[in-house]
Amino acid sequence: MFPEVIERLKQHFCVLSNQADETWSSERLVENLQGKSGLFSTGGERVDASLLAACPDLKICSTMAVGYNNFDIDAMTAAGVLATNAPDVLTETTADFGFALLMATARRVTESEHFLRAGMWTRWSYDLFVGSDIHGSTLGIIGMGRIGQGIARRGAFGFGMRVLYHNRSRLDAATEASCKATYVSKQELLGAADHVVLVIPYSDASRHTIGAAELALMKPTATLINIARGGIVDDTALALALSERRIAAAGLDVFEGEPQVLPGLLKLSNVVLTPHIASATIPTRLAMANLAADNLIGFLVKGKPLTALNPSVLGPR
Ligand code: 8YV
Repeated sequence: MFPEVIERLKQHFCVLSNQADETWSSERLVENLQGKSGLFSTGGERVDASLLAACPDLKICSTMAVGYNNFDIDAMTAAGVLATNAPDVLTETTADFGFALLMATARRVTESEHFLRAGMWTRWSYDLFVGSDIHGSTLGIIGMGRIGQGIARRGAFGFGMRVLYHNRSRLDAATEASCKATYVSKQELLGAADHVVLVIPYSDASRHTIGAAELALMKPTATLINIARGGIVDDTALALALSERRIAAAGLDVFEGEPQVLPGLLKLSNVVLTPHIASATIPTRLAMANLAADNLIGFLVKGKPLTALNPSVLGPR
């Protein structure tokens, strides 16, 4: 963690930090949480009923991520423990990365670089690493929250793309107009899009939103980008579809069971793989960490968190 964020926390709390970046087992996490009022999570720690039962002093768990699928919110609410996340501050940086991954995938940037570095480039030819166009193509966005809207704006206004989106609920007309996006069913989007970008939160319900059946609806020339969460895509089905060229290419920043990556994906040349770095710029990561710290200070010192996920627990515990 940024030392300055630890220092900020130390102005208010007695802090036990894991600056050695050791992997804490769940037993060690429980042990280290004894007598602690707050948890500052960098995203991976599972907070569920069994952890809460074993850590009776805990009052707040603050994650420095917008996604909070590591928190069992119902269990936290039942235990009277506040959950907070870190939205907004990462929106534009993450949308930038979604576009970077889309462009790298569609224009075969990493694949062609590996070819060059391996000394395989002996002559230029007209069809060397031909990819698919971004400008003027159809962009399909599944999950039209803040990050999805950021990607839509980049596509519509930066690259003249036709933007289709699918979301649990349709956006209001003004928001749709602000990103020039048209609401369609998931099936229609998958059939029409040249590039599909996934930006939905992970839950049991969104697991395998893209599996074999959905991949079969996509164009053989299409690309699929996942910057949401591992598990939104069935990675095994995707690896098969990519190896059979049933879709052209994929760009993945998140994986089922990460940091492990399905060996079938690692073998393929038509997939761009990055290690969950969509929000990784120093200003953004610092803003995320400071927001997570602000939530801890806001709640434990002033009684007012900034971005509560289960505000119903904000009464006396
Ligand atoms: C985080 C993310 O960097 O915010 C999220 O939901 O996936 C990333 O921006 C990661 O979760 C670690 O906190």
